[in-house]
Amino acid sequence: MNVDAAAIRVIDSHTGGEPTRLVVEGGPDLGGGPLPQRVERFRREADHFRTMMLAEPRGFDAIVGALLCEPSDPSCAAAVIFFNNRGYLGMCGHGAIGVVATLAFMGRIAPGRHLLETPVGIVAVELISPNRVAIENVPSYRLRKSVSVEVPGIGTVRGDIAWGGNWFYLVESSPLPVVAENIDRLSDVALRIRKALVAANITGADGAEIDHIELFGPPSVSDAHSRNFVLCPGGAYDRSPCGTGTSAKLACLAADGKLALEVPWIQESIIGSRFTASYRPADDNRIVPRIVGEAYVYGETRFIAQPGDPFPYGIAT
Ligand code: PYC
Repeated sequence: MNVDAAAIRVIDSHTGGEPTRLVVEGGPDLGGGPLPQRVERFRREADHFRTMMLAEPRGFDAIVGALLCEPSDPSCAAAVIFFNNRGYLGMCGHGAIGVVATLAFMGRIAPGRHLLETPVGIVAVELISPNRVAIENVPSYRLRKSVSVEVPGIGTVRGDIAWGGNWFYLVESSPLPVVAENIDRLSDVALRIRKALVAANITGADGAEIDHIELFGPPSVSDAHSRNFVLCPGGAYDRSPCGTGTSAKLACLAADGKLALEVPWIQESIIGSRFTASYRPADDNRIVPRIVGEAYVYGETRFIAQPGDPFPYGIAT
């Protein structure tokens, strides 16, 4: 699929420090139909657009891209396909908050409740104020409790496997303090754990790869409940508390009877940004997490593709 760089318009926001690049014009035309089919077409025919948006020199590894699409369900205000430096995401909590704040900034949605179509289901969103957004994520659940894995250089690690719109391994006891000074070491530990899960063939449902690793420690302030570190699929760490990761955490807390219905859980990120989360019950022992966070628009970009550019679609790594 050809890309006309001059036709592309993106708006950048961050949610708790984690960037979202919303493609509002000039993205690949993926046609209509169910969103998972459109993701496959994106992957097959326009993956160079993904790398153009996110790879260096135009992007960097922490940015999550969001392609705004026509919803296939007419009850939805918009549809969105999330992608990152490695591939495509089922859902993205910080990204959904960023998308809603950006649509508000553009004057495209009014305060109140709306529905957002994502490849893994419909997410209810609420624009509370121009920068404050709540999402009601897809039904989330714990698949397996206390799964152990041998991690080279670390030893036996135990953790839960849970779905929050993406697959997570939530480490029971972090091998090192979950503090910002340890970001590089935490990234290394989380990467080793992820590789060990793959090597041991430990997966999510239906053999799905567990591509997010989450570690926990005490919060830096006493009104929060926990601080997390989340390794994203492409090797970057989430600057936000990770909406899908917080959903997975709530599913585990609910399954263990450690968090009651609709009681707020304040999840801090590794850089100290925070989401306020709670849940209500759903069918099949699942929960519907509600995540409230803030996003701020910080830029609008137009792209240029000069003839002879040796990296028109970014640097492949
Ligand atoms: O907020 O769900 C999230 C997320 C996933 C990857 C990066 N952020």
